[in-house]
Amino acid sequence: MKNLFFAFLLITSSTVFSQKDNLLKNGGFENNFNNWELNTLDKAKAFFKNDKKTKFSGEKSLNVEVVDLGANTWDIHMVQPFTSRKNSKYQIQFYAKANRSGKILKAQLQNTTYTGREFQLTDEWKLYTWESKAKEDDLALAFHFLGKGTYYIDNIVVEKLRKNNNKKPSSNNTSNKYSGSKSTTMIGNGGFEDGFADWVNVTDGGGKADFKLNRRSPYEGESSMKVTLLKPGKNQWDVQSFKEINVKKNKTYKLTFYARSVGNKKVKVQVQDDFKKIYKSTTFNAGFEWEKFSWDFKAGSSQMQLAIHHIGLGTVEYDSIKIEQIKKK
Ligand SMILES: [Ca+2]
Ligand SMILES: [Ca+2]
Repeated sequence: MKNLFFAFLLITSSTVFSQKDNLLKNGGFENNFNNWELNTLDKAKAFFKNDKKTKFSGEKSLNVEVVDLGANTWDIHMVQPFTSRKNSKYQIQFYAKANRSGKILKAQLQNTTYTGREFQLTDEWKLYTWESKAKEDDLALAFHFLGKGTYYIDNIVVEKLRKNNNKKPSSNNTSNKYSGSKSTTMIGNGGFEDGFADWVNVTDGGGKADFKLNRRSPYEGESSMKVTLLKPGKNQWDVQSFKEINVKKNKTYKLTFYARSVGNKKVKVQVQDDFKKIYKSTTFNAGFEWEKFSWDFKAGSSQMQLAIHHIGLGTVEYDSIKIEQIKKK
């Protein structure tokens, strides 16, 4: 039996995926939960199982049944450390699905810093990909389960990206030219010159939206974000675009962005720290022509995100989003 098991392991690892560059171990859960730390904290309740019926490949997948959510997004998590170096780029890939479409799975790279991305799963196996630059050495990959229900995950792969093939050269040039450097704007790719890189577009709560890049008539550079809300969600935050921003607690910042819409649409912008439940939002009306909007805010934490809530039916465009610290005189 044991021999059979190992023979099988060899077959799956060599034929199904060329995982020799995978920095994770047992990303396909063929070796049960080995190498993974699975946890539920406080009042959260979840069951982790090796699923032999519902799997993407091999014989098993990870099945997480979330019964009760905790107070924090990380209360139900799984984590595995891998060898990483600061400033190197990594690609994270995995297959996942949920018992119902719309469940959010959050992937996070962490050690003393936290860089996360949320993925909205469907009820069918799909490949999800995320590229991220390591903010420090010795990261771990964590997954957080943000909704009640059943999640299935298989074939998690973390690979180091080679220096010369991680971005198209043209987008690198334009992002430097138009979006400014990260150190002064606190926000990367605020001009959408790298497409939706670092942005997460969410549709939830029955909402429907079309997220596009407008490469014909952006405000600046070669691209802007064009969002058409087809059906609002139950809540204002159900359809949104968000990203991590680099701010420090208690410092004051000026957020500026350009927007336009067909039909004077409402634009809602929010800075937030979901972990600490800090939400600060402002709404504007965007007219037919590109117009500059600006808003000062004080960061309530050092882990804030910027979220644009899409609340008005129709099309709104955004470009040149910047966040700059206001220096005291
Ligand atoms: Ca598997
Ligand atoms: Ca742009």
